[in-house]
Amino acid sequence: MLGKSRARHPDTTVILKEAARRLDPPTRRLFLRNAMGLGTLTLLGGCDVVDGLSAERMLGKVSDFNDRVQAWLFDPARLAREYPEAAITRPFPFNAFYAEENAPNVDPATFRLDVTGRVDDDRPWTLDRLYALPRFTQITRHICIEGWSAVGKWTGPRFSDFLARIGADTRARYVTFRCDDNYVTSLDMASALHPQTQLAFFFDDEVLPRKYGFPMKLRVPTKLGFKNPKHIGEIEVGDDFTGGYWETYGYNWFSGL
Ligand SMILES: Nc1nc2c(c(=O)[nH]1)N[C@H]1C(S)=C(S)[C@@H](COP(=O)(O)O)O[C@H]1N2
Ligand SMILES: [Mo]
Repeated sequence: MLGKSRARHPDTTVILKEAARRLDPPTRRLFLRNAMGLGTLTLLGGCDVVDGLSAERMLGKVSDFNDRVQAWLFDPARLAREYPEAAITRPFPFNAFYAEENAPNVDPATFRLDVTGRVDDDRPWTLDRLYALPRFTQITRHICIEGWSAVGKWTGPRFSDFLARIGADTRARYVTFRCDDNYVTSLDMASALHPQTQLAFFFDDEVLPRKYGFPMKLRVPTKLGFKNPKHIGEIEVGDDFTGGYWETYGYNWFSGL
């Protein structure tokens, strides 16, 4: 099949390979088996794939398609594995797009969490009010796309309970997290409502340290590490796709595990 495409358009093979690379393994296998003809490219892109700009647009569509397939495959009832205390990684690694000493220094006394978009109650939250929410503890593995993983213990309210408290419209498509270091990421609503998705205020039985996201981090054990925002300052519920910091550099938006 590749030979046939090459014969028709010299650049098509390269573009198809790049498209396949941007898909995740199960989808990629299907794509390679069924979808390597030029017909599929026209279907995906509706554009001439030989011209570079159109190819980029087509590849963007492949990534969107990938997100949709993953969202469809995502089983909200499937739980990430939990670990015993003995499995906890100490010291737990730090990671951010800057060095540890540049992590934001948030003043707990003046801190306010903003809630915006499709919520009934958009009053900002003080830390005292956040700390008063019912909480649970889970020991799970954090997997970073950069090639390391570590087991940690986080404590805080179930994020679905928090969404209920603010009267979030859970028919909205996305929840976006804006952080004090200008980091951004967003989740599909099903992942936001997953029972293990947690607004973590404590790490290893201590108040969440500055380097790990004081005052709070969203712990999403069903997603890669970069979908776990630290230093959250605003939570927005809405239908507009907002993407995220690493997503802009080409990391797959869904990034489910
Ligand atoms: N606000 C903010 N959140 C962030 C990041 C960041 O740079 N800023 N990096 C992400 C990435 S890529 C990883 S792997 C984890 C690292 O979390 P840790 O420092 O607690 O290990 O935070 C995620 N959340
Ligand atoms: Mo990461």
